[in-house]
Amino acid sequence: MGRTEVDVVVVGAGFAGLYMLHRLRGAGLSAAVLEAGDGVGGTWYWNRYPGARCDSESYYYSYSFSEELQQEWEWTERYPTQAEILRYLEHVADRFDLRRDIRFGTRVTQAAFDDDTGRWDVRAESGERWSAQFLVTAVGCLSAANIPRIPGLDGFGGEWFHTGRWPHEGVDLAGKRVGVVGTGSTGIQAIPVIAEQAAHLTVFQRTANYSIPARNGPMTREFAAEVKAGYADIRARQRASTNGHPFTISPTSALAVTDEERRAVYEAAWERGGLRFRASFADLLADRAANDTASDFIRDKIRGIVHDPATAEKLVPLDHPFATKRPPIDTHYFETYNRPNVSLVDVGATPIEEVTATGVRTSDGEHELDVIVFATGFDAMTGPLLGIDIRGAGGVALRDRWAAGPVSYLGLQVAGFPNLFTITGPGSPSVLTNMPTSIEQHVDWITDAVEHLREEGVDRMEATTAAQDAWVAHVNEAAARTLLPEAGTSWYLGANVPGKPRVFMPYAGGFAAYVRACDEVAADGYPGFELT
Ligand code: N01
Repeated sequence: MGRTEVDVVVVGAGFAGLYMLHRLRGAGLSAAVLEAGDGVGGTWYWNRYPGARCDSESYYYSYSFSEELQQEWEWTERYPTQAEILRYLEHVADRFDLRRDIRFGTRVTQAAFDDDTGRWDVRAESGERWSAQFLVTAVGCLSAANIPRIPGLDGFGGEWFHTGRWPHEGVDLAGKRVGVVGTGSTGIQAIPVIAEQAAHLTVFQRTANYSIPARNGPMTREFAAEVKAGYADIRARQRASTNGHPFTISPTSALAVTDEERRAVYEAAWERGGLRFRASFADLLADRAANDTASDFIRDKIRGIVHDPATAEKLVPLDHPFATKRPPIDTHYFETYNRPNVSLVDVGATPIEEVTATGVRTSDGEHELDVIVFATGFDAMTGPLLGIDIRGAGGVALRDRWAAGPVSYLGLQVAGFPNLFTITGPGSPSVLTNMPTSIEQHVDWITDAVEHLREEGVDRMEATTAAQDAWVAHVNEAAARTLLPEAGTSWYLGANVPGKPRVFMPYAGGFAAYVRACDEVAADGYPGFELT
């Protein structure tokens, strides 16, 4: 079969792939975007589980690159639903005429760098092939579903689903006995909604989690007008922030105030709701004693909300400090355990042993179910990349290069893989930030780099091993300066996937510091990269 020749192949048509295509076109390059799904949207195409919505607020979980776009689009709620974000991304695809360069239903299985031609040979499951000078992965950090290998699942007589592969037509849960496995951000969003639909809901919780009320509500006209008038400032604050959100972290230590003052700050943050809770004090992620004050505050809230003391104690997280795992936000999550049709099974204490024909059997007995929902997360960050057989110079496989954990320079390139750019790759702030903000920064940086190569008549850009080693050491130091590695079961560490190397994957030095590092590299003519 012949190969389609383009300047750039982009893998994925979510937030990252769409904007990458738009920028490449603007730079006068030809591009093919290859997308496994039958539509745009990435995360928001696949994650259609009940209650799916974004934990970032709508007005800033959005593109900033087009003033017209951000002025014309109307968000309806403080936190956008999956359906609304998908409509937004479909609108973006149409408004910027992107679809004509996107191949849907096209799953990339292999990409190999040809040492002779200096081009990437990209193959899809269908056998189709593309040849490109540059390969850009826009595959997302949380797109490879982690489905636990529980004995007996194949023989289950009911239906089972992973939240990240939810059927487009929906699932009718009315009158059914439903089990949800997992209490991460996804489970915590889905559980209250499923509890309202199902006859009975059994939650299988392995590790208790913190959660802050979202306090969702309609987007008022006044607030929308205020946001639209203030976008320049909002976007500047996002870029200057630690996490890509337009709020600042308090400069005050949690230990520098009286108990009463601290409580008042936490109460106000709890009432305001949302991810901003963790910005209440300067040192919540840096100092254990400071963090304890927040963790204890939330534990008390859980005990106050959940009526049954034994259930409340099971729901109180004790194994990790607050926000060392990605903190969920919720709408009536803890309240849901007061419903008569909801029960909680602590599978940390009584592990799941098998799925039977009629339900889930833990070491404590069987729970009969019609439907099992796996809200068990993803093989994060590396999973989507290693799901493709990527081979760099000399035929070296990325799977081998990353056998002991991912390494990269700036999270953008891997030594030995010339002209391959990874949007929000491991070693970049990505999942520790508001994703569209990180995505735009990466896409802009990659576009500038490619334009630079063209201007200079350079064909090939490759991170040096020395620069990569130094960056990996810096990523490790940045994590070690925080409490983040203390969450021993976190997907940031790869600990949720059996056999995965335990390496803290995202860059925890803060978004603004990371942007400075990237900008300096570009301004200085790309030190740490070999341009040949
Ligand atoms: O996945 P998770 P998620 N038996 O890995 C449990 C983003 N997100 O889909 O903690 C029993 O966090 C596991 O238990 P444990 C966000 O970044 C964003 O919820 O490993 N249980 C845990 O409770 C988030 O962090 C939005 O002990 C098992 C749960 O399953 C990321 O996606 C919305 C198990 C998995 O939690 C992932 O969240 C939703 C097993 N074998 C999600 N295996 C936005 O707002 C796993 N678990 C944008």
